[in-house]
Order: sequence, then structure tokens, then C-alpha cells
Amino acid sequence: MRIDSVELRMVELPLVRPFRTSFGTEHTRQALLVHVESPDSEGWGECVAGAEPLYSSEFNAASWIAIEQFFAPRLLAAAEVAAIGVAGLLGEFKGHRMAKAAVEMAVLDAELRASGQSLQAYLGGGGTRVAPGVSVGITGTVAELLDVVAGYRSDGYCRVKLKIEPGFDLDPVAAVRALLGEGFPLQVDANTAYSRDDGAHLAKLDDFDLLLIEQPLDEEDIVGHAELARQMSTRICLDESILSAQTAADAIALGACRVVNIKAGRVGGYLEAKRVHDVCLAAGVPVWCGGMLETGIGRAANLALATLPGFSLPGDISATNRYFHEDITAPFVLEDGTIAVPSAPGLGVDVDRTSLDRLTVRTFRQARSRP
Ligand code: SMG
Ligand code: MG
Repeated sequence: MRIDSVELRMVELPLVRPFRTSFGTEHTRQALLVHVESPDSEGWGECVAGAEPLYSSEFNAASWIAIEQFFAPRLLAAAEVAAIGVAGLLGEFKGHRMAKAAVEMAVLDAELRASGQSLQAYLGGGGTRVAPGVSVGITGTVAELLDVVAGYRSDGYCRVKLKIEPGFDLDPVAAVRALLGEGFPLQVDANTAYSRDDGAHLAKLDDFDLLLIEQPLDEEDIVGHAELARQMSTRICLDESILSAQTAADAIALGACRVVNIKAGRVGGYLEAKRVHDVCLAAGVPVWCGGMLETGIGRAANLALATLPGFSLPGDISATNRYFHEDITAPFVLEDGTIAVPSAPGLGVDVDRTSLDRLTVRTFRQARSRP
């Protein structure tokens, strides 16, 4: 496929309620969208980086530069581009996985639209609906947390994930466990907020029958996670640390995790995400689909990914109304605790140009130069 143009759009979607994690509070989801056009197709991609380098080192303004100055010129200079070749085409550039993932996703969407295949079918997923979990931010008080969790439970979410940090862990988790009752799937995410000295404290979470604890330690501290795994019975799940199928295989081999959170953006794209899935499935390690407050573009792709056979735990792919009043695609709706997986070609969603224009704060377009 020949790519004739690459367009970037920075959009800002106000959140329904602020989302607080151990690294900060987000009031608005800023997303960098990539749109590519070929002679007979078009495709969309979404970069899952944030406005600031708080979740990881990547952030949208840097992703924008990486795509504008390095990645888009490569795409536009190539005679033919296939999604499977994007990682290779951009391979000499180090890092910037989220930016690369967005570019690959746009090319993949265009390619699949042209061939009439859905992303779900392309990835090898099956089933028409996904039962998602919901990720609940840190609140000012435990009473407020209980209110929020009770609301999500009555919406029909089948699993709750609580964000924790030092000073907001044992008490809120105990209170939510009491509210939800024994057996309701509950897990926690620390976003790297603890240190190697916190093993004895974190082991107290074992009392609450959690599905897992996600990323308690620094993203580079694989050995620390392996040591922590020996101090607590709750399974450790890695998020920030997993950057590729190789890092997943290594972390599993070292005993640093028994569950893996897969985010396509963090590992450089949906093709690598599938490889992470395959490595984990072969190793008997359950996976689930992480979320980055995606717009409808990324949400559509995550729903497709989450239907692969290794995704045996509920993902952070909640309904649109948990995040935004207005999205750039038709909303994804929770019905009887499940969300429909798009089945149309490509990502299976159409971008609403009116909403897109209203939410856009910055644009850039680069076209192939005439031969
Ligand atoms: O998309 O529902 C969502 C958010 C899920 O908690 C979530 N994501 O570390 O897993 C994680 C966080 C990172 C994103 S915070 C902006
Ligand atoms: Mg996480």
C-alpha cells in the first residue's frame, strides 16, 4: 500500500471525573491521533501517551515530533508500506513505542479496510462481546471511593481495580472488599509507587483475596518484583515493565510476574501485543488488556485484542460514558455487563468529523511529494 499523506491531530477530551493515580491527576484525556491515506483507503491510529511523561517517559508533544520529523517522512518515502513492515521501517529509531504503535495502527486500519477484514479476525480473536472491568482512581476519602465503586458495580462491571499508593492502600482495599463481598473480582494497581523495602507492608494485601497486584515497583526493577513475589501470595502483574514479547518472556522466566497486562501502545503496537499474548499463553501466564483512557479509536482496537484466547481476565476497557461526555466515535455501551466488539473492517469504527474538529487543538499534515 502506498501512503500518500499522514495527518496528526491532538485532541483533548474532558473526563467525566478526574482520574487520580499514584503519579498524578488527569482532568482531560489528551490524545495524539494519526490519520493515513492511501490511494484507496484510509486509517486511524491513536497514541496512548499522556500530556506529561508521568506514566512512562513518553508524552504526546514528544510523540508528535517523533512522528512529524522521523516516522512520517519514512512512510511517505517508501514505495509500499504494509503494517507488518512498519516496525522494521522505523526500527533504526530508538524507543518511542507509543508513537510507533499509533503509526502502525493507522497503517493496519487502512490495510484491513482495503481488504475487508476486521482487526479481530486479523489478530485471531473470537466472540462478539467482552466483559470488562473498571479502573477506579484514588479518591479523597474512603467513603467517596465506596460511592464510586458502588456506582460502577450497579452499572454492571464484573471486576474492579483500585489505584493504590502509600497511605491509600490497606484501608480502602479492606473497605471495598467489605462492600463488594467475598469472591467479587478485585485487584489493585500501584503504578510503581512502592520500593523494595515495602514487601512486608504489601504482603498485608494478601488478606483481601485480590486477583493480582499490578506494578508495585519501579518499571526497571524486575529483580525487585521477583523478590516481592516470594514475600506475598497475591499474584504480581507487570504493566509498565513489559515493553516487548522479549521483556515479557524474561520477566516470566525470572519469576517477576504471574500475570501480564498487555497494552499495545506500551509494546510498540498491536502486532507486538499479539506476540506478548502468544509468549504468555505458551507459558501458561494469564493476560488482560490494559487501558490508557483511549478514545473510541483505541478502545475499538483493545476490544478486538481482548478476544484472543489468552485474555482470561477482564480488561480495563470500560464503556465510553465512564470516561467522556463526548467521544470522536459512536460510544461503546455496557449492556448486561458486556461491550460489543466491532466487526466491521479495520478497527470497525468511524470517526465523527464534527466531534473530531470540535475536540482538536492542533493539526499537522504531510503529503507524499509528487514524483
Ligand atoms: O483506560 O480505563 C482505563 C484506565 C486504566 O488504570 C488504567 N490505566 O496503569 O493501568 C494503568 C493505568 C494507566 C493510565 S493512567 C492515565
Ligand atoms: Mg497499570
